[in-house]
Amino acid sequence: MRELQNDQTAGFAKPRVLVADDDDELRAFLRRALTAAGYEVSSASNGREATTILGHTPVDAIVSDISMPELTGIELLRAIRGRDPDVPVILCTGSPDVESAIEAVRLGALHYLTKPIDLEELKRVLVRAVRLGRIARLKQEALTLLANGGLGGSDLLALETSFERALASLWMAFQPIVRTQDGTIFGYEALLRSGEPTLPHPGAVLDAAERLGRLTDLGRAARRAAAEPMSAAPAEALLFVNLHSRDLLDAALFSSEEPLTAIASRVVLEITERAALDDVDDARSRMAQLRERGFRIAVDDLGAGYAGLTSFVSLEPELIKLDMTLIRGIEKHPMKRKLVSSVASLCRELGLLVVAEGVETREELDVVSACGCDLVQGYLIAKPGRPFPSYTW
Ligand code: G
Ligand code: MN
Repeated sequence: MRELQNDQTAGFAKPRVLVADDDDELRAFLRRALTAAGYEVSSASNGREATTILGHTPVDAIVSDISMPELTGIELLRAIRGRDPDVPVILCTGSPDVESAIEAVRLGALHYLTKPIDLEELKRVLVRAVRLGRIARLKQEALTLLANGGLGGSDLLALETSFERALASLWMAFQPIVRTQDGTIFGYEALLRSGEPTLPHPGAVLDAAERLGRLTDLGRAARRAAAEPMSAAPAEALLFVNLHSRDLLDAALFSSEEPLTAIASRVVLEITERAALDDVDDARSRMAQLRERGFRIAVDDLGAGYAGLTSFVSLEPELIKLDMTLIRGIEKHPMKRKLVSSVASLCRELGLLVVAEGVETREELDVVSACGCDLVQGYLIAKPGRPFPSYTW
């Protein structure tokens, strides 16, 4: 415990540990032993209780049993990783098996202890866990500070105020997506707008949300505002909604109260290729869950240069949207034309629809039609506007 005391004299508060175990006796024992060793201890008798506690009390380390009712230790670990990639987790089990050990490693458990628990070993592991957890937290804080360009408290407060006003005045503009063949309406993409002058374009609102850690709030507000006008949309028209990779981590998106779920069969969720989904560990299974609810998936901004041109296939989308940089001046660029033709024929083979985005001129429209793009969107047809804008064809 000397090392722990050193940490405390270095100005850290008492380290906080969460113990999750359905064995009442063991839980009480660990609570007493770790309290005596200088920890602030919270305890939970199952994974669900543990997630509730974690929702309001940040901890430095977690000691969790693997087999618990309701939510197992592995499921708990997965839920924790969805929110916090760094908090150290020590898993304990009475019946070790290879499968759960592998899963524990994959989800970044710090240590895997077998029962009966050797208290001295647990204490040693905990000292290291708390250290690592604190280093990770400091690193995260430093990154946030850098991202904010050294914004001081009052600047952050001002940004927060601007962001709140942006949320309060948020609305969605709708831009038509039409069939290349006959110009009939296929759907509308909902695009973020706000009446807040200090955050004058959607990028600024998104940036503020990112800095303030409010992406989830922004995503929820945007989805609600996108769904709302659809009851008055032309029959058959689909709704295209942009998802941030962060939104995939939001439990609300998967809940029955999610406003888009009620109209899921009319909704296409756009996932940008840029996000590459690197930071969402089980992106694939989350996408599968959304598809089960009836949502269709589109890969957005394809060709903006972030991933290989065929990487999108692994997301198994129903549609792909070609980035406007590929479309701009396509009639003058044989390479762009070749690329768009190739992607369109690959998609046709795979049974995917292709949307050409950002079409601004008649020439671009003619070429993307000739290349085999099924759908078009862009200023030539209509600018984004209050629902539902008319368009020219
Ligand atoms: O990343 P995403 O494809 O969701 O972005 C769509 C953005 O492109 C919106 O902000 C929309 O206003 C803009 N946009 C739509 N059509 C056009 C267009 O024809 N030209 C340009 N320059 N921008 C467009
Ligand atoms: Mn989009």
